[in-house]
Amino acid sequence: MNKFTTVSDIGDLKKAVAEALEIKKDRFAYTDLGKNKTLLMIFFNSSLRTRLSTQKAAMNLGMNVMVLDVNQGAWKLETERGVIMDGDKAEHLLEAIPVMGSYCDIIGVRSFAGLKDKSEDYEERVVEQFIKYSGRPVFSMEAATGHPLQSFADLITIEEHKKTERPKVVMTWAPHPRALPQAVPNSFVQWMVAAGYDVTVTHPEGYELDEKFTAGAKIDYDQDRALAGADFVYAKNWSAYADPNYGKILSTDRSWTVDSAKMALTNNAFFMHCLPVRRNMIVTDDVIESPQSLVIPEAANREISAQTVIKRMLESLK
Ligand code: AN0
Ligand code: CP
Repeated sequence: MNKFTTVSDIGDLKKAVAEALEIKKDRFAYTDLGKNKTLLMIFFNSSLRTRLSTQKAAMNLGMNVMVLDVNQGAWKLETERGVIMDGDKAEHLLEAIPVMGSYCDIIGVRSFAGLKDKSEDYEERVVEQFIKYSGRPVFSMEAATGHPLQSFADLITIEEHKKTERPKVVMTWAPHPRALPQAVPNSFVQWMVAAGYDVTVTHPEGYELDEKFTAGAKIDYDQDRALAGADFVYAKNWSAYADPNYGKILSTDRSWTVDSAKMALTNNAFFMHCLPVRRNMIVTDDVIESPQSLVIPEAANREISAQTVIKRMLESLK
């Protein structure tokens, strides 16, 4: 595997989950695979889980790991070609990328949507430049439009907990005080549809996602109706995708917060969220602390999804 930015890069999902569960049984079975190989993780944005789980995954495979926080200690990077660089940015991405590539074997990149220029975000300009100019396999650690390592971990978690072959999976929008990207919800719906689940997305009007990601899912503006009979409830905030409101907050309606009355509408559903989560905005204390909450095992599976992806990349280096 030479790139991992979207669901199709991982191929057959059943095989990928089976491989992930094998790794989970013995995560040190491949400690020789990464010997003398270096992973470079590049963060343009903050992270707790991705940073730690991906580093742990690489260490499980015997790799060396370097982490660069671009906004803390590196030169400020210009990302647009053709700009006269007379401002505060000292270096261009077009030099920085091949230089970074020369020090490592595999690159992970986190670069969130700016939420200002929709075409810049949806063309994935930053990650695509890494793919084009680094000369290394590149995987997304959440890019502008997707967070595939998260969705892969979510899929593993659902496969471990589902009680029926084709569970009803409901992704609900929930309120948040700051504008967030569509990356997590885009990927989640795309992966859950690809897995063959019965997928419903519920959100207030105006929060429609790019149909490229939601194709195959039902859309319902009535949250209570959507939640009826759900086996898994996945809460997430996102900002508007549709023009002319791209990147904007259209609602902070707290009646969308997932609470125990909403969970009572479901088929005793499990509660999921990628974290970090704002309690009592997205989900109430009692729901996230309930026995049905999977947020911690879900986060723990990030190590497994990352290890599966990095393992496949190491195997194709040979
Ligand atoms: C980010 C987002 O919503 O994309 C990262 C989630 C993994 N969340 C925040 O910025 C709070
Ligand atoms: N879920 C997730 O990607 O978390 P971090 O932003 O902390 O990495």
